[in-house]
Amino acid sequence: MALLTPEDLEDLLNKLRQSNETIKASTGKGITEICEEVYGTRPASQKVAIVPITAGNGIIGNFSSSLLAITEYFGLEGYITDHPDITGYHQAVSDGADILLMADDHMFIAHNLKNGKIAANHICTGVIYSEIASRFIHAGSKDVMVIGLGRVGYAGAEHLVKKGFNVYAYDPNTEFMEKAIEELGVNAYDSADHKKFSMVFEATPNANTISEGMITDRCLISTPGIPCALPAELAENGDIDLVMEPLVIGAAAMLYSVF
Ligand code: NAD
Ligand code: 2YH
Repeated sequence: MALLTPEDLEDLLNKLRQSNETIKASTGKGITEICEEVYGTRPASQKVAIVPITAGNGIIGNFSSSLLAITEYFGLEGYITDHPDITGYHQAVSDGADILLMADDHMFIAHNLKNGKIAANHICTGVIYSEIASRFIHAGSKDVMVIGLGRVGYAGAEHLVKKGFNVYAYDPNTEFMEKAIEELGVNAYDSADHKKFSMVFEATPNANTISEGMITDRCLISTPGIPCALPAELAENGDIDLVMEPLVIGAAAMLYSVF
C-alpha cells in the first residue's frame, strides 16, 4: 500500500482551497456542505487528539501537523499528543478527548470515544470522492465510471450503486471485477464500446489511468489516487474539472462520519 510522503502534504490547505473551488463550481456545493448532507452531522466543539504512530514505516513528517490543521480548519480544537503510540493514546483518553485520529501503514481511523463511532479512511475517502463525482451539475445521465476497485474504489462503487447510479467499473484485477459485478451489480467497462463518461471516480495508485476515449469533453474527475490519474495533456483542457487532493477531503469525511 502506498504511504503518503511529507512532500504530498506540503501546502495542504492551499490545495484544499483550490479543490474546494472546483467542487463548488462543478457541484454547486462546497466540501463542508457535502459532508453535512452525506453524514447528516455537524461539528459540535469536539476535542480531537492526534496520536502519532511509530509502527511499521513510522512517523511521516507533516502527517500529524496536517491532521491538526484539518481539525482546526473545520472549527474544532485539536492537539497532537506529547508521545506516540500507547502513551499518546493514554494521554488522549485521560485528557477527555472526544475524537482520536491515528494511522499506521494499513489503517487511518477516526474514533469518537463519546458515541462509539469509528471511521476508516479508505471507506470515507471512497464515499466522499464518489459522492463528489456523482454531483456533477453538467451530467447528462446517471452513468458513472469507477476506475480501480481496491479498498477506496470498492467503497465508492458501493456508495454510487446505493445512490441509484449506473456504475461502470474497470480494474485489471479480475477477482475484484467479478466481486463488484456479483455483489454490487456494476457493469464491466469495455473500451471497445466507446462509451464516454462525464462523471468519473478514480482510485488507483497509478498515473494516467484515464484516457481521452473514456471521458466527454465536459466532465468531472474526482480522484483521491496518488499520483494524478489524468494525463498532463488532458489536464490542460479547461473543460475538465479535476478534484484531487492528498488528505483533507477524506479526513473531513472521517470526522463528519463520527460526529
Ligand atoms: P488498493 O491497492 O486497495 O487499490 C488500488 C486498485 O487500483 C487495485 O485494485 C488495482 O488493481 C487498481 N488499479 C491499478 N491500476 C489500474 C488501472 N490502470 N485501471 C484500473 N484500476 C487499476 O489502493 P486503495 O487503498 O484503494 O488506494 C487507492 C489510491 O488512493 C492510492 O493511491 C492511495 O494512496 C490513495 N488514497 C488517497 C487518499 C486521499 O485522501 N487522497 C486516501 C486514501 C487512499
Ligand atoms: O498513509 C498511511 C497509510 N497509507 C494508511 C492510510 C490509509 N489511506 N498511513 C499514515 C501513517 C502515519 C504515521 N504512522 C504517523 O505519522 O503517525
